[in-house]
Amino acid sequence: MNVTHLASKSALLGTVVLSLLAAPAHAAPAGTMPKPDLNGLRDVLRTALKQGAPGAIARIDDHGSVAWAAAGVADRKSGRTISNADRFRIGSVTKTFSAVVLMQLADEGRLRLDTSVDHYLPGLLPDSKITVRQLLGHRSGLYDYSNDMFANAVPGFEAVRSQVFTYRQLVDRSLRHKRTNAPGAAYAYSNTNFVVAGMLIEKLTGHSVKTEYQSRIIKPLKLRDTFYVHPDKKIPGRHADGYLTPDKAGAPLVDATEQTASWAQSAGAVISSTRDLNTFLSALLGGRLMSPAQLKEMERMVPVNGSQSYGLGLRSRHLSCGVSVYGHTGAVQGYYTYAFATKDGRRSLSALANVSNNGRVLNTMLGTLESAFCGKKAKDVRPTAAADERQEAVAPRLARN
Ligand code: REY
Repeated sequence: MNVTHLASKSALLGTVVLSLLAAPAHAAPAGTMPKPDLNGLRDVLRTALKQGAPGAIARIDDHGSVAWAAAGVADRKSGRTISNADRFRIGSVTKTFSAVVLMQLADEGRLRLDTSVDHYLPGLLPDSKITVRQLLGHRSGLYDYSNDMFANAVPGFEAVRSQVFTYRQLVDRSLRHKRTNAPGAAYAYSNTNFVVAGMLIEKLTGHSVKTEYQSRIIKPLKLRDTFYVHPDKKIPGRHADGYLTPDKAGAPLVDATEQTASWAQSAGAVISSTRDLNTFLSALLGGRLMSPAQLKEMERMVPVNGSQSYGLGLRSRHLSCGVSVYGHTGAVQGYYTYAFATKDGRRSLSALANVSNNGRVLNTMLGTLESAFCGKKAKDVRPTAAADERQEAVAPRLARN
């Protein structure tokens, strides 16, 4: 056993850091919600490690107080301990960023949700009935091109990790397939919807999505860890490396940190941190990113399954204690993210495991929501709550393994 391996092993097994900063005196009380269960949160992260995650982190912002937990390593080579200061790829939480930009454009009178996409992007889609609202709610019926792209996890990833796609190429990949449903007829999660959302942003503003994320979200909220570097492959600054689990049981993890994420772009290529994601969701749900009327549209939820529903680029989960939380999940190679907040935005939780293609870890990390929003009692019911949600956490069909 070499030194590197020893170092990473000791960090993996030995380091579970849990810190809690006292609430500042002016912070409002957390109301009637159960207090977060920080021991439970730490247990969830430890379980994720046992199930194959090199590292896992979670941060709770609650009425001005901050708590966080971290377990394991950011980098298996050096064995460096992971922390909430590490940046990571947030996958589909990007969809919420894209939706915010479009909702702001709606506020500015430059976009109408119930207008056909064809009106703004003539000829792009084969069906002129698909509306902007259907895109953002995953009800367009456009096939998710990433389903066949990643049918085999590692070869699929290696084939695209250095590629740079145009939006149109991604849409074309989708249109090679039959649509999943007639416009508006059903919910079917699809990255294609948010690639078209990126095209809309660029068409309506004349700027790249990078510029729009920057000027409308990153700068006003002072998000210091949030970047859109596409097509650059590196994560700027201190970050967690991400590890992709091969489909073949027992095969070694693949370091997936560096990739263009061009297959995802406006559907999944943003980089951020737990602090910034909590700031973002608090601002969004607290009504600081768009008008109340537009936020209401974004939060108008359509049921997906027993405990989940989807609004416009925004998920909602109904937790075991009766609390509903709003946010998004993310899965890009090497990274599983959960980012959710209460309806008023005053308590938020963001969590990351730096592994992907591992359904057990994905399911386990759902427990961070129960610990953060439901407190101690949640433990008894956690397995039931998680079980029926697992397949929908990321693009359906892809999370299965
Ligand atoms: C991409 C494949 C999943 C992940 C996806 N992610 O659509 C979007 C999201 C951006 O919802 C990959 N899975 C993995 C496979 C399955 O390769 N064969 O787990 O790394 O965040």
